[in-house]
Amino acid sequence: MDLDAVTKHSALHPKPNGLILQYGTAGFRTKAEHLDHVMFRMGLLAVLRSKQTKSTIGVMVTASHNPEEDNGVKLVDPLGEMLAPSWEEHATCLANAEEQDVRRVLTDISEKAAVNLQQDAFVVIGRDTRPSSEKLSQSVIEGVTVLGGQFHDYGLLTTPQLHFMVYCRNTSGRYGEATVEGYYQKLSKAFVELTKQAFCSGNEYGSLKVDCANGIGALKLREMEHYFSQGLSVQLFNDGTKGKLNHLCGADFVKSHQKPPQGMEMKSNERCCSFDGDADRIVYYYHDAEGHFHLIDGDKIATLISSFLKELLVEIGESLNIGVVQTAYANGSSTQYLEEVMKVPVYCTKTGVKHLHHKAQEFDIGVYFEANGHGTVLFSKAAETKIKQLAKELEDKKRKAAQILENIIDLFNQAAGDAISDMLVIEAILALKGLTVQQWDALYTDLPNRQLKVKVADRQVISTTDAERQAVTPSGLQEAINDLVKKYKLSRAFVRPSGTEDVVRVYAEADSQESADSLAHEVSLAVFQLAGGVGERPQSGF
Ligand code: NG1
Ligand code: ZN
Repeated sequence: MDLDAVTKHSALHPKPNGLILQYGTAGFRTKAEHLDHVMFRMGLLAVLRSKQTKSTIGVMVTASHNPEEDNGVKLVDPLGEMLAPSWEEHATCLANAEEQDVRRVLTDISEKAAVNLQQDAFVVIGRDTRPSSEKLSQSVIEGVTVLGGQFHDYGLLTTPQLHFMVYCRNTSGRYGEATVEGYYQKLSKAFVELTKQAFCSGNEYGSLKVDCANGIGALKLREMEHYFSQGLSVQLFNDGTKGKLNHLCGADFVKSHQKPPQGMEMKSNERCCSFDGDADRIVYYYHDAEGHFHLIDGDKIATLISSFLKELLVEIGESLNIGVVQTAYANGSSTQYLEEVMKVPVYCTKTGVKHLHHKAQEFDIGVYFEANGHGTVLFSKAAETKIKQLAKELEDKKRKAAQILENIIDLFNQAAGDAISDMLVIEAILALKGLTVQQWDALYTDLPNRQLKVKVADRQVISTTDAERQAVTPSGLQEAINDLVKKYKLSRAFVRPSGTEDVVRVYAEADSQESADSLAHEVSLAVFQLAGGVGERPQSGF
């Protein structure tokens, strides 16, 4: 390590005085103007991680669904997963080190993690469409270069595309070719195969309206469109030519406001979907004939997918185990439907895809989705091999089912939740089953729910257990929540500190929207009183 060069270059990326940042559930995230030093230092860290794992490491510059003025950065580990927890700590240390300490922290990390400094390093970099992203990604590259790492800058990519590239490169191309072209071809080939079967059975050719949140999804979908146009026609809205990124549009807006994005022309019963700013989340929705808005969130996506997979497994007569992984935000109706009607085991983990991803790896087929629309399906190597073998050996209907499964495996991005890949899977399933969006929506009825945010002096005073469904501290808070929940029917509520924003999140559901709103408000007041609320007391009314 040329520490003198590090010191020299690091001085060109000074840390703002007094700024302390934490590597959270989605890496570092804050106002773009505070991130230059973090980018440079994450370039350095990616080199160390690459040397230690002897693999290609990814660095993605994005702040996902957050406002255009924000930005962020996260590292992607060798198999496309989120960074290992011990390295999250290293990332936090390095990002917060004072200028004169950067060298020492780098040396400490190398020693603690037993990094072989002689090893070569390779880092791949991607960025979203934010105005600040290009310059910030140049700072990442500078960090990589100063430590002697090699790199490939992919430029504009969706977050899941970068995960895909990392995965491909570390599996010697077995998973796919590490280019955008390779990504388009792999997914489209599987999609076109699947929809061919659907149209043979007389289903209509699909058409879908997509709100791209004025982000990278628009660019990539436009590039990809002609690859899958035999199976689906997409109409893009909020494609970044006019509006602001994530402003009044995108998956997060639609999910949290439970209303359509601006800038989209919706006719009744038309199938519509929204991506978030870096295209790793997707939610569907439609207007019914009476003009009522219906949201189809990550829970209903997981339900559609897992029911379909289960049917195929029954058809081929294989007893591969399938599990669905959710978080506490999953609507109570979805959990009940999956367990009681579908008879699929459901597991709950802490918020943040790394927890869901990890749990999903325990099954032959692990379906994981956050309610906000972030998720995918993981197939174990053994399940994949078995299915591919059956697709050759079985006959007639069974063979067809195994071939469908084979294509579904290729269509899911196994490295990360991916709006484009999920969209194509959903469209293929709807076409194969001949389902309309209303029929899909009618699988079960969501319990009315409300999510709120409360500002407190230090959100870490709230600690939780039982996959975040129970508050352990501050004392008295869980008892207060229990008492409030008892006042409503079919009710449930929990609170947790956000991992990406300086707020406490409150979630409540109940038998009516009024009850869910009122319960969420009462729980917010309890948090405000017992967990050190700051500013104005939470107001009722939405
Ligand atoms: P936080 O801010 O920790 O609630 C949010 C989402 C997560 C996850 C991360 C990363 C909710 C309630 N929370 O985390 O599910 O997607 O952002 O982007 O949707
Ligand atoms: Zn995102």
